[in-house]
Amino acid sequence: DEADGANCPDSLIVVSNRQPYRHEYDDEPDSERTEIAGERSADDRPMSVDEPTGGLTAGLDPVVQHAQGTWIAWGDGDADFAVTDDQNCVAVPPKAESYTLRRIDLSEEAVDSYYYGFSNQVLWPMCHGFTDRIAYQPNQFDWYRRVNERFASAVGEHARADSTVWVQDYHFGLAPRLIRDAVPDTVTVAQFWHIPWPTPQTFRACPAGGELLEGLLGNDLLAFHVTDYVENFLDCVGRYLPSAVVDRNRNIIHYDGETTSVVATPMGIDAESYDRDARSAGAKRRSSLLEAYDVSPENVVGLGVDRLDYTKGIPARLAALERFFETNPEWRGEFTFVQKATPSRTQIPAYQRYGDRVRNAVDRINRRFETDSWRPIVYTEDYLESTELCALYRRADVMVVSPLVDGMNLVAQEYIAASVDGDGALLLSDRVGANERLGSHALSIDPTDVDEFADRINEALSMSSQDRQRRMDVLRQRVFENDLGSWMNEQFDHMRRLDRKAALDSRK
Ligand code: GDG
Repeated sequence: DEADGANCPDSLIVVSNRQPYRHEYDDEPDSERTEIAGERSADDRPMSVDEPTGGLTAGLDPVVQHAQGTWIAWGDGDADFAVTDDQNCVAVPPKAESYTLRRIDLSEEAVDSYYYGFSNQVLWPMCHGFTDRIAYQPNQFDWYRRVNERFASAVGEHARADSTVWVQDYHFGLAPRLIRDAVPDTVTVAQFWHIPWPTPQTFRACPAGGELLEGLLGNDLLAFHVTDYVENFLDCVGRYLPSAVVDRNRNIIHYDGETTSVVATPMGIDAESYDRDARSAGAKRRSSLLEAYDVSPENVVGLGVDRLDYTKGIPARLAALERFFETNPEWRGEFTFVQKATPSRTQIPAYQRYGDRVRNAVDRINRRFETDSWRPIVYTEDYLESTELCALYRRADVMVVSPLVDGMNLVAQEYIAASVDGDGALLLSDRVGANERLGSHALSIDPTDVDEFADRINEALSMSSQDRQRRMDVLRQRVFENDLGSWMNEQFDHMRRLDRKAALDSRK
């Protein structure tokens, strides 16, 4: 396995909002995660441990195990602090303890302000260019700073002279500089920013923007998915931090005595595991999954898989489907579109309204075209196990990935890795990070151009099997060659190259 962290730093500290393991009392189980039963808390109430399923957390876990490192994250499970020591640490994984999970205990008010507030109602919309959706409250930024400080001081408690700290995502825009101040000079600090970085024009709308840039320049390494975001970041620093020196040739910034390297490293997925899960989904499994949604086995199937988020462009996609059925009546009764939507951040009113809007549009389009034996759109918010999701990917003839903006988009890659029969077609928005690597062999779309989008659906459905195979061969090659393991290796190579301890030692 490439993702075993063979080239990972000797002393690795990961910082992320989400934790890799969560302890829950059994009286309040969480159905969405795999559970290891049979644990007991100190007060002898039965507990379970939720394990990471998929994505970065699952990919990083074996690496931190290998490095016997430390992972610092928000302890959001109700039994989390019943199992930690007096430093809020617990050894994980539960049955094969190999690294330290340090949990940060956040009050409800802290979570409301730092997570639902500044992170998700300021930084998320701002970075995606939805400046009209920014809902800024100054006290929420104070909480954001306070939470970043708490994570940074926890890092300070765990860091050794040779540590490398790897910070994840936009929840920690201020932490890098605070970490820099809390650790020895020899510690390397790196961060991966999983969402886009906007243009200076958009960034102008960011409250506390200057402080944010200063915070991020506490990193030795700052990585984004694609070069556009790197360029935008350098532009923002050049424009809003006049005392910073930006070296555009080497993508390096000098600020306040520190040097930050800014790089583009597009994230990949654990392609092998999606391939494996898809292969294990036999024909029977695939058809019974669709049967459960009342889809006829003869139907041609389209698929969308997204979090219910306004960046994902689901209403525009539904509008394109409506136009498609309007202008291509021969496909009525023959083509069914399955939309799997995962509710998220539902405490935020904008997300509730977005969900309503999506559900209403689905109902309206279904009422318009449905017959006794066929529904054009099957909509579900069910959480699917990875094996079920892969069965669905494998069965889908056409996958539609049409966000209005998306840092990378892993779903497109997952579809490709799970297309083990090699004959699916991918419609891909030209506004997602994944477009850089996959756009040339997908059917590229402007997600807001309803007519063109509808034509593209028709084109995907009418494409010859050879054409689909030819495109999918190339797409699969790219996804397998640039998987999660190689992405992590790339990060670690950059970190090694920038290793502060080695640099300082060599100067002695
Ligand atoms: C952010 C950035 C960037 C969804 N429903 C189920 C399920 N999922 C999984 C998918 C996929 C993940 O959720 C969604 O990842 P995306 O990359 O598509 O989007 P975001 O959540 O917005 O992620 C994005 C990413 O970070 C990584 O840097 O690509 O641009 O916005 O893995 O499979 N998984 C299962 N059942 C479900 O029902 N098992």
